Amino acid sequence: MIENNAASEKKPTHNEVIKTAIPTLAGNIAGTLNDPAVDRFTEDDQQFLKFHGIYQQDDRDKRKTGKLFIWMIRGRIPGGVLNARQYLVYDQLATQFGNQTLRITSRQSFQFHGVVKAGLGPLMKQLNEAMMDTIAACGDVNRNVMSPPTPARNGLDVQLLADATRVSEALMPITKAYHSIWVEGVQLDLSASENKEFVDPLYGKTYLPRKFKAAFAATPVNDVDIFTNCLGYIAIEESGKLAGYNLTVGGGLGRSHGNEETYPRIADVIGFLTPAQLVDVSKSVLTIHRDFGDRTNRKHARLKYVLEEKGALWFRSELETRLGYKLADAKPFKFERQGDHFGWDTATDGRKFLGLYVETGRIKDKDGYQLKSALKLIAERFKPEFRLTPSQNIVLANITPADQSSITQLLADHGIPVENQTTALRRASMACPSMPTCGLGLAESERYLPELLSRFENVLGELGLKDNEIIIRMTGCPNGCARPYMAEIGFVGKAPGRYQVYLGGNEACTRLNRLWKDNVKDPDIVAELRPLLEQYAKNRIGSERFGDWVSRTLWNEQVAAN
Ligand code: SRM
Ligand code: SF4
Repeated sequence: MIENNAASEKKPTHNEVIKTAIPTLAGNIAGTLNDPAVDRFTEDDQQFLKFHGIYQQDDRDKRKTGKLFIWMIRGRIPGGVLNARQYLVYDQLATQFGNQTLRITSRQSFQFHGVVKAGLGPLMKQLNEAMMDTIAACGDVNRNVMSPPTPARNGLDVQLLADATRVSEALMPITKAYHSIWVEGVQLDLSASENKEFVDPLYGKTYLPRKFKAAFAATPVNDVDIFTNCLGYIAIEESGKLAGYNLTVGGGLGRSHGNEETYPRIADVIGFLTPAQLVDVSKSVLTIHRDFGDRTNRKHARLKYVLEEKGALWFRSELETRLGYKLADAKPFKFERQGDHFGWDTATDGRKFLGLYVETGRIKDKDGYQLKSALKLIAERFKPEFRLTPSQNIVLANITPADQSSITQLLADHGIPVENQTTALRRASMACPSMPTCGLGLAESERYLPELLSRFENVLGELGLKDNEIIIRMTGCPNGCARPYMAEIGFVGKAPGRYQVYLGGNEACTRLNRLWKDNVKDPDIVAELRPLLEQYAKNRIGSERFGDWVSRTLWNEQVAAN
């Protein structure tokens, strides 16, 4: 029996089988899309849909009366940057076809939620006609490439965005079916030999064993959580100019409850490269994942496991063999903090930018707080650049100084302050969507975190810690979409109303936290943590952060400076 299991574990996963059979990724998507009598896509087509940036979901609040299928669509927005025209397209499509909200993701993209089947085709067509797309936003390919969203004093953000866009383009799969399904509405002829034999020049016939993620960061702000990416580039400046990048490889956070073989991992720093080497290096790292990732077990298929099992030295040597040249050694760097800039500031070119807090990344209108309407009016009247942040907030950039006060007034008229936008705790928090859209959610997240933070704020106020920032992140399951394993306090859904509690991340999000309690019930969470917070308030050294205090006293770790 054991032998049989071992043998079956060696078989390629079902995803590998279907990719091999239909390498254009067309499935029968167009057929189902054009058939109003069918309310869902087949299991296999759901896998192909991911490569097109689309997830089939059902409204979990309505399951008692049967499954109501809805679709989530994720944009490809390198560095999270959109011009005002593009923003207005997203706004209009969310209003017309989605659930009236736009969800900023933890990788600087937008998601539409709650799209019904009849709206799926028109939404995709209109997005593409507006010269935007969703290619490779999901699936076994390179995902949205991240880049620092806040305008930097020396214009470094512009260079990094250009390089992130270059890498994003270089790692795009051809996905031959995308255009024919979503723009032409036509099913590819799967029996035609050019479709049967299609081979993507970079990815090959079966793409990657699993998703692949890339990001660019600039010290001292680790706003993209660089060490959680499969591929990372840390900008190195010399004499005030971009000299190149330190390469990081093999980060990732996803794990499964009860499966010790899955774990979060921080990336290794591999070496240094010049901007001219970026595309070569990116393609080579990706093809190492393509060739060495585990295609027999999707839980073990991320690049991080290749790094963990074969080691960083092996990786560097394999990479240099593929490149045909040696990388220089990594240069010194130091991250000091994570997170976003809030409020008005001035960029190097004299133009203004405004960092806006968006609760759990959800752009919507609610009583007394009309964020969606305000952003639409700002886009129409002032045409700023929209930059989505990896902490699910937004930066409005490239604003002429003359427009600053009008924008402040417009926001105030919609109930949105530009100063003191929210509390220190909320500014540093993140939650994944989970219920009611995510099929993998085990507990509430986005809908629950704001209320939990209010309870924390009460306790922190009583302990004299009111303005203390503690990075708190929550996810509805262990997959780690809001990167809870890097937080000072991470909540990970275990079952309805129950969470694992992880403690001990640092301000720069360069250190993994550790499991503190495995199964804490929702009403008890703050009470369970209160004794720790009391000790922290009493015994911390100077301005020591909660995560560092936990790490030093609870985990007996030597807290290194970032
Ligand atoms: Fe994620 C799956 C949402 C960032 C690790 N993620 C999902 C799905 C698509 C659920 C599914 O497979 O059915 C979620 C859709 C929920 C919904 O209703 O919208 C989902 N992930 C998100 C977003 C929207 C969370 C957010 O709060 O913003 C983020 C979209 C980013 C984007 O624009 O591309 C998002 N996901 C992440 C991150 C963070 C990151 O990339 O920086 C992680 C951890 C880092 C990593 O990849 O290791 C992450 N998501 C996962 C995993 C675990 C993968 C693994 O290695 O095991 C899954 C499950 C899977 O792929 O099977 C997953
Ligand atoms: Fe869904 Fe889990 Fe990701 Fe939250 S962490 S969005 S529950 S997959």
